[in-house]
Amino acid sequence: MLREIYLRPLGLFPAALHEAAKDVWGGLPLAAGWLDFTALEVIERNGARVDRFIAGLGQFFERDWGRRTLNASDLFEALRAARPRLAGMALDRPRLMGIVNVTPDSFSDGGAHFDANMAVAHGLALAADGADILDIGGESTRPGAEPVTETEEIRRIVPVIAGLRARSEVRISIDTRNAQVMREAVAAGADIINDVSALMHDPLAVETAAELGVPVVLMHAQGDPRTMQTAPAYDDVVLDVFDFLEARVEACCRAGIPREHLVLDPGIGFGKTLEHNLALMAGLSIFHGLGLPILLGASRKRFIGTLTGVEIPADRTHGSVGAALSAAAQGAQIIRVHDIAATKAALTVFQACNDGRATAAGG
Ligand code: 8Y7
Repeated sequence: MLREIYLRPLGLFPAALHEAAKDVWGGLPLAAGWLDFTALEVIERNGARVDRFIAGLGQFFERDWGRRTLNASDLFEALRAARPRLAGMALDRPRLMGIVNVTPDSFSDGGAHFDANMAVAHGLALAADGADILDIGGESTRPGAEPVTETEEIRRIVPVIAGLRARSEVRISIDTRNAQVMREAVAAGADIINDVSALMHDPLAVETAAELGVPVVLMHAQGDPRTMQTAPAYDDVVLDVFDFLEARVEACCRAGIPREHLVLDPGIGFGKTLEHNLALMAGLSIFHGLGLPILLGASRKRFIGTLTGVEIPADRTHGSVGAALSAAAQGAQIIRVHDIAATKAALTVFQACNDGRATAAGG
């Protein structure tokens, strides 16, 4: 059945204030993390009609939501629930995923890390800069990219994962849509699967992920990388992506992947126009209603180039940092970026200024 109600947490402020206040009447911790929410956007969808209300928490509780009460209370509990640790990592502060491309055609660094030794060196440098996770990818998923064979993908990523594993404790995710690549990557030491097709590309992906027993990032994409930017269309992009992710969570849980192993990602740039991307960035906090950690990847993407007039992806660092701060300010638990040092410094300062103390985002 299609969802009729959605809750988007609003009025987000530093949870540090929560601790200092004598009484807190109007705010509750969001995902037991670094923000409180003080208001909600209540969104009702009925066919093509979408109605939006903004309510303070008091108003939200006082109003009679009628037959939708149950639906809304599930969402409300999901907004509040603490997120379990992911691959041993607490998610009560923003975490950074650093990107290590092992593709000759990667758009954002011109394939500079194609050589395995260079990729390992790059990954170690990102870890030293403060990456909590390294995302290793051997298949370019940039718009228009042609798929590579599984064998080639494995040949690219296994030595990089093994090389990093031998030299560092950093968590490693494997960016792949192929079940056999997932298997080889986990055998080589990967901790997390990151699938831009939300385990839908390879018919064996769901059962393979369940069997491997590692956490999985489920990302929304409309269409295949080759064709996805042709004419993306949604009824309401934020609500449609929410429904998609909710359905994928149910399917994965039914197939035996524990709920605590799932991370959700709206998939910025994957079958989305500028307007779609900005609607998702602005509405990001709605996805906390699914009760799982949110991952956001905006780094160096086209929409940042469009907004800032920067054509070359590698020159989009400043704009990318802006997107990362916006995601952190909406409670996204994991932010996937190329430029770890710049993002880390910006986040540390942003968080310290918000909280009025230096500890929260520090180490
Ligand atoms: C994303 C991603 C890419 C993203 C997740 C690029 C592999 C394109 N983007 N994975 N991968 N989220 N989870 O620009 O947004 O890095 S590839």
